[in-house]
Amino acid sequence: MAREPAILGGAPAFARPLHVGRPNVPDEERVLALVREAFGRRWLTSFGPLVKQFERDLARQAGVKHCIATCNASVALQVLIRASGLRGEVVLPSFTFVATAHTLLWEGVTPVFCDIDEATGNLDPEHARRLITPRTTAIVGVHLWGHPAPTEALAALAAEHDLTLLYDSAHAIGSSRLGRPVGSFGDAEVYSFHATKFVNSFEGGAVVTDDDGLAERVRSMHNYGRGEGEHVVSVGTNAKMNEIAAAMGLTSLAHMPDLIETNRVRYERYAAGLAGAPGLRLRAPAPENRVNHSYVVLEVDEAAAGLGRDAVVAALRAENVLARTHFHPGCHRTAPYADAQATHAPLPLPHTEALSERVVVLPTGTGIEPTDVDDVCAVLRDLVRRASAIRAALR
Ligand code: T4K
Repeated sequence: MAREPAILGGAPAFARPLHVGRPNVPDEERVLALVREAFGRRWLTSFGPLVKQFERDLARQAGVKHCIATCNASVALQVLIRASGLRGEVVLPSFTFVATAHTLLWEGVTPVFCDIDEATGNLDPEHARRLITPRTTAIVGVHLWGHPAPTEALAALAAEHDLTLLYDSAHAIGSSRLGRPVGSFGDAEVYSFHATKFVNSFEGGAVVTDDDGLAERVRSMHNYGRGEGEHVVSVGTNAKMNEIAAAMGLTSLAHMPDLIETNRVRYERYAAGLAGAPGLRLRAPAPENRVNHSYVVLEVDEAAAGLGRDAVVAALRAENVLARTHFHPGCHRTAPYADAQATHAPLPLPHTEALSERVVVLPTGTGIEPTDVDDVCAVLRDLVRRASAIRAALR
């Protein structure tokens, strides 16, 4: 007999919760061995050997000269914004995690929210062009969900207007565009290694860049503004990564190819399991991009599915599938940016608003088995089949 969806009173399809952002821990023993070495050395933070090795490995992976590891990506962005001398206005997508905007505002820069190309979810360079004013000093692109932004068009736009070009690459280590790795674009990029990222260091981040002067300023500012020999040369903060985080980051990075393969297998399984399901479409990478598949993003077309995105999320959560709606409703409709007095928020961003109403982020990574993916797909197909009953239950 067919099971009743949990939202209609049945038992949840999953006994345990399936999280989006369940941390990958590819080799716990290796992490613990590195941590023990750090204890043995009595060198726990401040440029220890593990942090230095992590920085070398990250720079090599991105194909750039410099990497500065940090305590998280938010503070890395703040330091980078200051080290790049940004002021006035900066154009960025609204469709991102609020940290991208917050770090600008925190540094006294006005975030100017740009619309996206709905096909990619990334910043629309033509809309960005229309937002540039004499006060604009930079563009901050985001490689949303690990899908590289239109780097060539953004580089041309930045060059034309003499703007700094930075990337928030929190989601995108391991992805590439036209064969070139994320980490090597713009003036600098910032990774996040928060535990929910597929390569993680518990908490952590990094700035990667080929610019010698910028790297020197970031390195100094993330260490209280000190230069050689502890001589203070500028204002600074403490954004350093510690050795325990680096032990986790190094181990995680060494396993990045396996983790991408794990993600890819689950993505393909979702794609096969949902093929032909009315109103449910898995977002695919653009042909010029290779992606890390760290986020599996489903788009719900309410007219075809018979259910809206929020109903799908509510029904999935009842089944213990803890789907997320990253990044609804867009920064421009979130406090404090929704306040027209505070920033350039009142601009309508129709593509951001439309896409943010349709997307569901599904669980993936080592936290779930491929067979779980099959079961999530079966649940989703069943929800769509029973759309009218579910709509009535949610009314
Ligand atoms: N730019 C972009 C585009 C970003 O997405 C982010 C962060 C940043 C910048 C800033 O990076 P960081 O400063 O964080 O390095 C999360 C993360 O905290 C954040 O890193 C991430 N993006 C954002 C999209 O999501 P929360 O508050 O939703 O996550 P949290 O910690 O509540 O975890 C979500 C779920 O993951 C939990 O409900 C269960 C699971 N989980 C989480 C953790 C930490 C676990 O199972 N185990 C765990 O240890 O913000």
